[in-house]
Amino acid sequence: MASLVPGDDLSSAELIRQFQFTRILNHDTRSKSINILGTIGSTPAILIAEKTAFTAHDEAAMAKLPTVDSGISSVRLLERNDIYRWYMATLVQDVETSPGAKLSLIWPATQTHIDKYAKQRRRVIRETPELYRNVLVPYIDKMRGDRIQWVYNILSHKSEADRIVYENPDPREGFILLPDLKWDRTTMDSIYLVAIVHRRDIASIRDLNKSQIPWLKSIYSELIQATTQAYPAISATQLRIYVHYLPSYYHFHVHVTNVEHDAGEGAAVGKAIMLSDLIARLEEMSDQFYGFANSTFTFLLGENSDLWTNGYARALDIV
Ligand code: G7M
Repeated sequence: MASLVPGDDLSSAELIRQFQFTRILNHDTRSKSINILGTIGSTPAILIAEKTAFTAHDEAAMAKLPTVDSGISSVRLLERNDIYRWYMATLVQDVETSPGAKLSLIWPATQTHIDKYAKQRRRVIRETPELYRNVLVPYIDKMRGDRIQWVYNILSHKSEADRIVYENPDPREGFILLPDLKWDRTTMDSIYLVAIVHRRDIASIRDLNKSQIPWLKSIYSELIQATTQAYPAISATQLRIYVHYLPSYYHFHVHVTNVEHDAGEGAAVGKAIMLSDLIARLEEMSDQFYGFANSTFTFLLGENSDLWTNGYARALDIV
């Protein structure tokens, strides 16, 4: 096989075929997903495979499910007891209409990606303004640039442009709303969108202050309007609109999901903060120059991360 280097013009499907297994990084029986480390060419790659949900909103498709020829291709009885029977089955799958799995590929994967997708223990960090300045600020400086190239590609319409759900093009106030890569773009119950702001001066919620309240409020209402217009099956009170702290990428963005979707750790305490709560917290600050750089936030952090080992663990003198 010819050696591959990132940037070679290979079709995306061909990249999946070239993936060579190294080891399992993590797996989760609840989300039925697995993170696999491997190589493509000789460069590290991560493949994330997740079994798809049933497209319950598509009744016609679901009506075919219990039929042996078009829904279930084979079936084997595991056990029966009185009126109860349980089976293993294989379902008819088709990559266009009923794919069995959603795959995400990260290539070339950096050590930061490998740490992020590997199984790890977590720590609870209570980040004071001082810890923020001493540990996170220097780290953010390293994490901008190349690592958020995907964000700049979206903002310049170089990537995913045909997927944009809504755009407010104003360079100062605007943002792009589009499907998050985690969403399969078909299961309405798991709608997962991400809104990425055009301005580049806000790395995280720490850069928000009272002067941005009107802007944040307009983002909030535009997000509700755009999402409910694009997906009429969902209403304003069925949207979970939140921000991550810590985020994985230091360019301000907002998550918009269907409340029915179990987004796991991404929507859990210690990571997700409702945008409306952030706005209220800013409103409650008395000093008009005040902002989140002066607040304390508590979040979870994986022990694998450089931010833990060389950052908070050192600063807090934890070995
Ligand atoms: O944890 P954080 O708030 O930084 O979340 C970033 C979000 O961006 C996650 O929900 C990712 O699934 C999503 N995301 C990451 N990448 C690399 C992409 C991408 O290339 N395209 C899209 N549409 N979403 C992404």
